[in-house]
Amino acid sequence: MVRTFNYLPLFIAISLPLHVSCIDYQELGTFPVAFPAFSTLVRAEGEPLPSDHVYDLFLSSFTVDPGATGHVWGVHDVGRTINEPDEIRPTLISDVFAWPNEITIVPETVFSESGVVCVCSGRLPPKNNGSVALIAGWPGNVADAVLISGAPQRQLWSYTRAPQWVDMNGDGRLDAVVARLSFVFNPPPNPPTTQGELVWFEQPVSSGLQTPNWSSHVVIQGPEFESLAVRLTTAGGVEKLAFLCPEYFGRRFRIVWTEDPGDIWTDPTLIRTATIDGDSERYVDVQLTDVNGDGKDDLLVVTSSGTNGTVRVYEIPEDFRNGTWERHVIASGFSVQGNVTQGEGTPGLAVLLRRDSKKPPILLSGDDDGHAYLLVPSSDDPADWSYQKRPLLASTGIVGGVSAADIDGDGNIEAFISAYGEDKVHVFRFTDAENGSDVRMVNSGTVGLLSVIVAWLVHYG
Ligand SMILES: *[C@@H]1O[C@H](CO)[C@@H](O)[C@H](O)[C@H]1NC(C)=O
Ligand SMILES: *[C@@H]1O[C@H](CO)[C@@H](O)[C@H](O)[C@H]1NC(C)=O
Ligand SMILES: *[C@@H]1O[C@H](CO)[C@@H](O)[C@H](O)[C@H]1NC(C)=O
Ligand SMILES: *[C@@H]1O[C@H](CO)[C@@H](O)[C@H](O)[C@H]1NC(C)=O
Ligand SMILES: *[C@@H]1O[C@H](CO)[C@@H](O)[C@H](O)[C@H]1NC(C)=O
Ligand SMILES: *[C@@H]1O[C@H](CO)[C@@H](O)[C@H](O)[C@H]1NC(C)=O
Ligand SMILES: [Ca+2]
Ligand SMILES: [Ca+2]
Ligand SMILES: [Ca+2]
Repeated sequence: MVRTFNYLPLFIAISLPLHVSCIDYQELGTFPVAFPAFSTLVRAEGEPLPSDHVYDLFLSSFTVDPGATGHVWGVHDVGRTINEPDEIRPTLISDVFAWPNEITIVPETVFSESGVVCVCSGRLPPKNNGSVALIAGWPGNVADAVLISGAPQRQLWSYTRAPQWVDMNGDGRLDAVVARLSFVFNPPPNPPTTQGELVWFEQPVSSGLQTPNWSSHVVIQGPEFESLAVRLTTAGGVEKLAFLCPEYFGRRFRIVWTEDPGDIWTDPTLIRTATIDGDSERYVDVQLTDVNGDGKDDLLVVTSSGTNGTVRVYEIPEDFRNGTWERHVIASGFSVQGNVTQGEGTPGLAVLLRRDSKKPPILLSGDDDGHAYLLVPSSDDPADWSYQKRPLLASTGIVGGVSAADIDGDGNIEAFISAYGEDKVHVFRFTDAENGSDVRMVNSGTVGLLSVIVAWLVHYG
């Protein structure tokens, strides 16, 4: 049995006047999508190369009803109609997945082909297994989904965040590296037994786009939802490939690499890990980006909690294998109101609103707390890690994925915020407000994403 989620039926009427000195915004509108979850903006590829400002938007949607299937939606060149969001008509890419999660486009270099949609999907018991799937042909007539995640096996897996495309065995073909979660239900009130692992699916010698069931190779146990491929320096100045591994259930944050000098991952005895932070928080999101505007990349990280979720930045040490990762908590105190049940948490996913070399504001999904936030830097000084937390959107349910880019080339960033509990996607535009202006939080109905997954795990049965 699945207990459905209890969304707050009330419209939350909050309207806080905000004075934000460096950024202003307006809600351009909304468009309807049932249960919108992850949202992704991808710069369009192809021949001839479209202009810099052609972006495709991808959305996943699912319900926790085991009889239902989810949907994968795409909007080609979403900038064209961005000023009239109610004109946006998403195209159905697939409805074969029970629980589609993050949707991306496979880089053109992987198959020498543009427009290959990659769908990660979760397991919705009792009927299916999660998968990593490829769908060629976007934005035209798309092909059937090819499930590349490994051959049938006893253990069933859920895939949440997009794979990273890396040649793991040095054969010249890029392989799909992805975190996955397995869970086994226990008699209540015990939580499910969970296991995460980082795995890579080996691209076959030929016809990768048509071939299902790529061979699988486990790198390490631990990461459940996401893993990010990065190239970082060591003390000798040598760059090495590594994967950043946040762990939600494992409550730690690690990095994994291979001692092989050519970054070939086939010898398990050469694989090493180091702990970036072991403070027992539930790690849900990591990005590599220059957060403070000093020209050096940092890690932007979110930890989820029912009582004190955080957004933090880690500075990357000179040698990632043995150095200390300096932590700056830039926002904390995120909490879920009322009766916090096991599995609820906030915040969710973060995205930088970067336009120029200045220190960018951060758009943040509150997930289960039903809000979206702006984190506005207090100054442009790279040594100043203080941010003001501004509520941007108050929703009646979970606020899901957020994505942002200048999708129409007008110099301003536009953002999509999935309001899972409202069956709507909100569209915002962020502009400079040099002289300051009063802006008001938009009231709406939004809620959280990984928490949907986790809450569902806990509620199931
Ligand atoms: C999913 O798992 C079940 C049970 O192990 C198995 O019978 C089935 O073939 C699997 N389906 C897919 C698509 O892998
Ligand atoms: C791939 O696995 C699925 C089940 O997961 C199975 O039905 C199918 O026959 C397999 N295909 C190949 C080519 O091995
Ligand atoms: C929440 O977390 C922050 C950062 O870790 C910490 O400084 C603060 O004391 C915590 N607040 C509570 C109420 O525990
Ligand atoms: C890290 O390892 C390198 C190479 O072994 C060494 O040169 C460096 O001093 C070490 N750094 C720390 C902080 O231990
Ligand atoms: C709060 O949660 C507890 C345990 O799940 C439940 O017994 C109680 O009825 C809930 N209270 C309210 C007001 O929902
Ligand atoms: C800010 O104020 C200056 C001087 O009053 C004016 O020239 C400028 O256009 C204003 N900028 C905006 C964005 O309103
Ligand atoms: Ca390979
Ligand atoms: Ca930096
Ligand atoms: Ca724009």
